Formats: sequence, C-alpha cells, structure tokens
Amino acid sequence: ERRRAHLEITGMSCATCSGTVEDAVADLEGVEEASANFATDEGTVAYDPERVSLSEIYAAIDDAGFEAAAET
Ligand code: 9UX
Repeated sequence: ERRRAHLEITGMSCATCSGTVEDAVADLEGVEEASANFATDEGTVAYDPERVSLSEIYAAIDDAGFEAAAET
C-alpha cells in the first residue's frame, strides 16, 4: 500500500532547511518519496503505512529541528 500525506511544517527558512527535512524523512524505512517547500511551509510524503507511521515521520522532522503537523 502507498499512502500520501500532506503536512504543515514550520521553522523552514531556506532551501537548505527544506532539504534537511526531505533528507530526514526520506531516510526512514518505508518512505518512498518526501518533499518540502520552505516558501509555503508544506510538505508531502509518500509512504507505506505497514512499514512506517505518520507519527514516526513527524518525529523525524522534529528531530531535525522543525515542527510538523497534519495539514489543516
Ligand atoms: Mo537556511 Mo535553515 O540558511 O535551519 S538552513 S535557515
């Protein structure tokens, strides 16, 4: 299964920030695709929910120094 989630990410100020977020999420086992946009504070992730959970994805973004929440 492949699920796609849209996230709201705060704290990104430049393209290096969004690259850091992308790399942190993409490094997780079960994540197939990750993108982040510092200009819009948005990100998307394609993942296999049997291998990684959304809360693990949030935690990885947190550990990288940014803050993620479900897009409202
Ligand atoms: Mo850009 Mo982000 O110079 O933590 S890397 S602001």
